[in-house]
Amino acid sequence: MSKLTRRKLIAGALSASAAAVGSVFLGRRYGLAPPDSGGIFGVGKTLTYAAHRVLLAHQPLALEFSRSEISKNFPAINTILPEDDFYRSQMAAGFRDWTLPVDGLVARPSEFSLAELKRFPSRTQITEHICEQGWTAITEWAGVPLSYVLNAVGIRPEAKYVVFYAVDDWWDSLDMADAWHPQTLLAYGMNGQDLPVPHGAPVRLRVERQLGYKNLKYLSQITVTDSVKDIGKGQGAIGAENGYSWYAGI
Ligand SMILES: Nc1nc2c(c(=O)[nH]1)N[C@H]1C(S)=C(S)[C@@H](COP(=O)(O)O)O[C@H]1N2
Ligand SMILES: [Mo]
Repeated sequence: MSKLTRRKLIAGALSASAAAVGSVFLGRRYGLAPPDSGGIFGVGKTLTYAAHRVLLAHQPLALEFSRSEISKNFPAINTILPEDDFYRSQMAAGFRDWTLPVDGLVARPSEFSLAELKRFPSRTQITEHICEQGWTAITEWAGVPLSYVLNAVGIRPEAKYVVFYAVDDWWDSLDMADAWHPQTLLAYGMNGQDLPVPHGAPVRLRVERQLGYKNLKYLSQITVTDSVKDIGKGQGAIGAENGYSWYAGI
């Protein structure tokens, strides 16, 4: 390799990394940086997230399938029955006493029973779940679009994230684009039946434009916020604290 080429290469690499660092800066400035944009992988994460948010600004739908394409087997992954005593008593009672609090930056903090969630207009969608561990399954989900619940509680203009908590101490968050997306559901039905316990009963999140691990099961609380900095380690999700990307867009 001639000196000139090597010099050009080095200059190129330097300006590429300057551009990358600049992109994180710009991303943060324009609200296009994910909560886990720090560290060496932050540049790639910011580029991916910012590109998706610009390219998907018109909220395209994830592909939906026909009934005949529904998978015979849908693995129930990472499912230890939640140990929580309170959850177990709710389960024993058929989730009659279960409620989902929705609070934070909302005009009307509320608690919804399962029956109340089922009284909202529902949406049914047959979609493909893609797990980062390398399997997929096509399933029919039924639930209330999260947007209806957000409208019912009244989202304040400062809202930037919707944070979800689960009985097994998992937690995660979505930006408002995915929270308002028409296929983002609080799902209580799977293949025409009540959502089974191994799949996250009574209500789980379906977020069809992200990978499997974002689809939080066993929901226990929803909080609307303008920042996730003070939740856990400030990465926006328990997955992000363990090395998975907060934004898992597909
Ligand atoms: N609360 C909670 N939600 C969770 C998980 C979990 O362990 N706990 N696992 C995630 C992962 S990695 C996947 S692939 C899907 C699996 O959903 P399933 O059990 O219905 O197949 O749930 C996601 N949501
Ligand atoms: Mo997964």
